[in-house]
Amino acid sequence: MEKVKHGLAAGEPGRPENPDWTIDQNWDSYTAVDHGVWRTLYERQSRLLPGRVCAEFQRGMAELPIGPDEIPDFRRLSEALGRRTGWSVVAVPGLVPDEVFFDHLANRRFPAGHFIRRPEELDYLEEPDVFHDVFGHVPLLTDPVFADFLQAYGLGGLRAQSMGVLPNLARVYWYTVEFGLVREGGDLRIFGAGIASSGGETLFSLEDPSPNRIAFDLERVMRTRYRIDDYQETYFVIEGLDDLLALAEIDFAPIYERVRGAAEYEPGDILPTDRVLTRGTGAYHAARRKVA
Ligand code: HBI
Ligand code: FE
Repeated sequence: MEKVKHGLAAGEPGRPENPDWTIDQNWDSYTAVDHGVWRTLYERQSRLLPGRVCAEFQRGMAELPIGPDEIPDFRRLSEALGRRTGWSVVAVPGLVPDEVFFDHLANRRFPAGHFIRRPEELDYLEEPDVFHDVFGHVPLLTDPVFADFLQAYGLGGLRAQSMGVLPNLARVYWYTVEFGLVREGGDLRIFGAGIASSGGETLFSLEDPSPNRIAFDLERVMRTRYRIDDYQETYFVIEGLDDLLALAEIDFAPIYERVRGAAEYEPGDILPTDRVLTRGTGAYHAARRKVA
């Protein structure tokens, strides 16, 4: 759960010199506390993910120099990743403007936040840090299908922005790359980085009776708002990572025409046309609304 602030305005502190917003990871400047936070999060997720995360993620994690002892060095990570799919990991200060983000993806560079959350905010953060970005996103970039899909998303993002339909495309990203579930055999597995990097949401997304789990449908997802401040009310499920390859090949232009101006759905809505895998009780968010 992070997101949404779309980068800093020019002149605000933190804006880097480089037009592509990249900075040096400055690996030597991480403190023992920083590496300790990494270890805590790494160990928690490594206990939770086997049997819950998709096979491609597990395999990618095993192949990369990502371990419990220290925050990964982006240079070593990029070498290993580059040999497999041609992707690299570059350091950025946090969220970057959309067009900068898309341009990196379109060129098979994954922009990763170089900072790590503080020990007192282990479970919640607003901007993607190195744990979310590297532990959550990078393992799947070893998968050729996912690697091509994310590049296509970058290219599609630049196009969507010029057509004024970026919010619709951003929902596809949200409900797949960040919070996607995938069917594996008869079971549901996690592939979204926002889930895979969150202990609470790993369990909530798969095992809690509260959220809906609905078969992924592109136009439906493009019209569905999402929550940025809490667990999702609905998770969308693809049949396999190959579905993403098909997504990358679809011509979105006619779909954008239909979706533009069409009614939008709330995060918890269930439609008569949905293929519902689990109808959630909604109990979790109902309780939160009462408190608010
Ligand atoms: N910047 N570093 C970073 N990470 C993101 O995930 C990100 C971003 N900028 C914009 C953005 N995501 C989204 O708004 C787009 O996917 C639409
Ligand atoms: Fe992310």
